[in-house]
Amino acid sequence: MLSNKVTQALNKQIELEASSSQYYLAMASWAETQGLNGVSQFLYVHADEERMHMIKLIKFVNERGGHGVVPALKQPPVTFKSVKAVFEEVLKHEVKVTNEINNLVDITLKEKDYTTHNFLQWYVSEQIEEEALARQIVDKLKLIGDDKGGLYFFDRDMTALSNVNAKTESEKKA
Ligand code: OFO
Repeated sequence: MLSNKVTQALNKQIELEASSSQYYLAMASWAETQGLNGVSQFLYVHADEERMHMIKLIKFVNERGGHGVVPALKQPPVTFKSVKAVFEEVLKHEVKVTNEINNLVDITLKEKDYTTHNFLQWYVSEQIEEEALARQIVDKLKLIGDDKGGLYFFDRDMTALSNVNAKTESEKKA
């Protein structure tokens, strides 16, 4: 059985995962309108992953006798300054999510809820991967700078990366 405090904290995380999904979906849609098909495909996959993170939390809360609440969300931005700005935002956002997961882990320890603590370890590992990937992408974009040719090849590489990512995620779900 979850305590009220843990239930509330998990529902807050559900909201954050849902808003991450919407945020990345908005970035994907913008990238698609810019002809950046690789970037948009990568971000569509990323948005789906965040939705999966949200659903995993909802199901966990419900299984443990709580109620996973589907949140109302604010509209994310419609346009973005550049591809680099998009991925800098992704990195910033992932760092924020990592901090929130760490806070959540801290709450479960204080509440002596070791089951939820154990469940959250999956999110702790996931955040390490997601932050590292976002950081790698930002570094690549810094190297490319204003080179349009470089951006063309970057976009092509992102298609390959999103295929790898989609495969890994479906393996995680299996
Ligand atoms: Fe849900 O992992 Fe990123 O934010």
